[in-house]
Amino acid sequence: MDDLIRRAAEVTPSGRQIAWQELEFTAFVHFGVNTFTDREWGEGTEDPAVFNPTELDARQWVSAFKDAGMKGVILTAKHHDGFCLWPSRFTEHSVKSSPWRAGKGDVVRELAEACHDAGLKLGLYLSPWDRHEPTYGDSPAYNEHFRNQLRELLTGYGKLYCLWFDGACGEGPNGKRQEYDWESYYELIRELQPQACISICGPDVRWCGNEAGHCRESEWSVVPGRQINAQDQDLGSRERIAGAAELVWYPSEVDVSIRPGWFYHASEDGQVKTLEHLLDIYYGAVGGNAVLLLNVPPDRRGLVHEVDTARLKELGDTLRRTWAHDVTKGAKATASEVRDKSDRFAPHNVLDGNPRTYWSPNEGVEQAWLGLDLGRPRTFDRACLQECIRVGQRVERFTLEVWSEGRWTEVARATTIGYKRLLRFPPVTAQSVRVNILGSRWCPTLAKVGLYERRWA
Ligand code: FUL
Repeated sequence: MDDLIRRAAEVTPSGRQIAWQELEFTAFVHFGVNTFTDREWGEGTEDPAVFNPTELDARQWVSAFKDAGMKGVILTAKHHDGFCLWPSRFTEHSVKSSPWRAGKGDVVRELAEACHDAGLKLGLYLSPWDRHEPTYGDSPAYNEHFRNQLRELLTGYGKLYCLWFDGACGEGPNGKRQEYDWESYYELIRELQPQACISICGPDVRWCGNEAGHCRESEWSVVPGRQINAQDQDLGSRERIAGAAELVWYPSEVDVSIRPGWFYHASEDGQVKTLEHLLDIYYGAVGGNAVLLLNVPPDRRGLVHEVDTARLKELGDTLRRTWAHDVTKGAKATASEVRDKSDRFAPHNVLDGNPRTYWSPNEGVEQAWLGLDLGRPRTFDRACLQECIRVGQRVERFTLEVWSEGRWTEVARATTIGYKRLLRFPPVTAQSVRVNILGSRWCPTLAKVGLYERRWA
């Protein structure tokens, strides 16, 4: 068992997984013929002429996403209806057959350019299920068609941070079931965009298991293989991984829409999620060791609707204000012990803002504490903790405690930390604070501890 726990502790992410995780908060854009037919799933028989946004402006989308604090965007280049938002050479069912920009438009290109100029990363959703393409269901022919389309996207639009595949698979027109040749898709992506994560139906990022924006209380990035059921509550506890033949780094992404549907429907303008709801989702997901992929669907003008842009700005403003005053600035850090008594693992590493440097006790020590002397009594009601995931995910249980009236008092308690754990609690005033790690695997690490003072209502 001890050997297994050490093995679990030492599973680490790939470079592309780290880069993806550090984006934290990203936008999903569902846009296509469904926007104009008021549907969620198209049939594949839609007339391309229905696709005619009057004011499409990808820069307006990207600026709204930036306001919210998002660092990446994933666009539905092709949804299940098969309509392509770029002028694919392999089908007529695309923007080139639509009146938009007189058939000369390319939504993927406009978004790629807007992202590039604004410093946001671009990812693409390409639905394997295609209800329009005649070869669909004729497995080898459609696999070839899908790879051709993938190649266009992988080579024509600069660097992509992610290819996002969902698992929906229906019957082809010939009554046959399409067998996707996933391995050949992955090979092509690795060859042409080695830095891109392959998400959901792919080896790099897993689905959190729901579309409501919920994360598990303990979201482990180390799980027993990729063939897990995304809906299981426990994917990574000691009990769950016991006896596992394989342990892999397979982190969680929370995809949820700002509106009830994935596509824009005017009838849902009054149902854009509230600021409180979005904050709950944000704290749960970004603060629960997942990446948040929040869908914001453009309307028939080709713009993010005013209600949504206002909400995104409110959210971004709130988050920016929340993290503005970190009371650990200038604090003095101590710990129950320091690995090898080495400066490399010293407590002050949690205060330097560098995700690569960290504090750690000796190897084999699973319980340890890290203390902060804030210099004078300070008031705070938010905390941000991060492990150094570059060396693995270890923390299983911890409390945040303050020294008050001669003893340590618990302020908050949680299980895993992973890339990031955010905590909200009633304002507390104290000079001495400690993170008390009650359980971990092999030895815990902490790369960051931040405590935030609220100076606004
Ligand atoms: C699902 C699709 O069927 C939905 O339409 C949406 O795109 C969602 C994000 O993934 O599998």
